[in-house]
Amino acid sequence: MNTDKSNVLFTRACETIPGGVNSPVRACRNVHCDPLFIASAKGSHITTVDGMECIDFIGSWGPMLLGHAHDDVTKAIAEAAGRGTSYGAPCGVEVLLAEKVCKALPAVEMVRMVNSGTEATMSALRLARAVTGRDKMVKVFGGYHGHGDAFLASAGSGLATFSIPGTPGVPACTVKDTLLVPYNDLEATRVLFEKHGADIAAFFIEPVAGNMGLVLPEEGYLQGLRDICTQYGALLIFDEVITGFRVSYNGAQGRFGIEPDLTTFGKIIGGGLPVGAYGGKAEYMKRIAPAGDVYQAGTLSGNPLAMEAGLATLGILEKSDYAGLEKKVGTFVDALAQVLRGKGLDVQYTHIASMFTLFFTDKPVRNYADVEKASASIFESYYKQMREMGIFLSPSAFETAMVSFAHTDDDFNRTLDAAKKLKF
Ligand code: HOZ
Repeated sequence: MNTDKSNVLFTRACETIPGGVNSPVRACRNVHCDPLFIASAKGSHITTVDGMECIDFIGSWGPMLLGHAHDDVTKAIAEAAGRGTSYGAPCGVEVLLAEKVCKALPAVEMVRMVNSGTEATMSALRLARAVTGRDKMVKVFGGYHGHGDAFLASAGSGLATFSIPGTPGVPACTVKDTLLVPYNDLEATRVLFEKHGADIAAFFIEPVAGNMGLVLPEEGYLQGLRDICTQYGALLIFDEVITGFRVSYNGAQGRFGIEPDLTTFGKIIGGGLPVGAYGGKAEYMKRIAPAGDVYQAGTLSGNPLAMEAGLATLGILEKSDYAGLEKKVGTFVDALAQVLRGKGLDVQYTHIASMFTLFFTDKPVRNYADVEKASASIFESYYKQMREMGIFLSPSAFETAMVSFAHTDDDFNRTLDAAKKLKF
């Protein structure tokens, strides 16, 4: 694969942008290569500045469930841009998107738009602390909720990728109130709440973990968390930044039938533009300023371009065949795992809806400790060889592959053909 232009851009980028990238994981450092720079994307394909067209399994880390540059979404953005890109005053489409989100997820009675998933989780934590009058929060080892200070203890995604346990610049007093338990471990959660329950404001959880690779909740786990939080008066907060409108149109909460107190969103609800949101029970959301006393604000929040992109995206998704896509992805990932096992590799995979992760290990994966045991060196070889053949995967073993409605049988077959040529 020719990467000359990407290499030139990356060298230049490193002069003016830390690490040459605007978000760490995409730098490809832990797989020991340099990033590809992208010129354009359409449907399930992404084209590098050197003209290599790749099948994309990153999907911008989640937003592109319809595929890139969907005609209806780009039309909505272009028309909105012609009417002005930011007003700093309310506009009608904010109301339409809020109504659509609340209708899709009944536990979300009110919603506040922000600009990223990180902003959403930070704001939801502040609200939970205000509502309960308590300071502590619980998250799982390897759970990632953006880069807000309080969440940066044993976080997944980029921190797991680069083995960063925490980060300088976060005061110890900020993470001292962050308590950790293993994912899928109700017993450990009960023990923790027995000790600290009276001080815990919230349990933050990605109902389907998507930032330590994809790890699925075991039967009864989410209901168990719901029951524990109710018992101790803590808020259950579902981080649906990845799962919202992806594991079903009604999110993970709709799919598993669990009502969280608050929910955070990002990615898909912005249709590929920068958006986050948090919402939940009206009695809690009415504490947000100016309705209430909990301050949170943003110049570009409810931005008309992003709202139009989100509204167009959800409008298409509500009529989309999620079950059909899930079936196709399941068949594909199973075949992919078979090909790799045929090469003598230990491979486990997880799959739900349009997400999957391959783990190079012989043991089933149910939490972060299991994920960490998977082979990083085999992953690196797999990633590099697949990229060379035009298959664009997340450059980290701690991420989730994202498939879109635009992926075709030909994409899946070409990916399987590429996998058949791998050498380990
Ligand atoms: N949550 C995304 C990865 N799991 C964010 C992508 C990024 O950090 O760039």
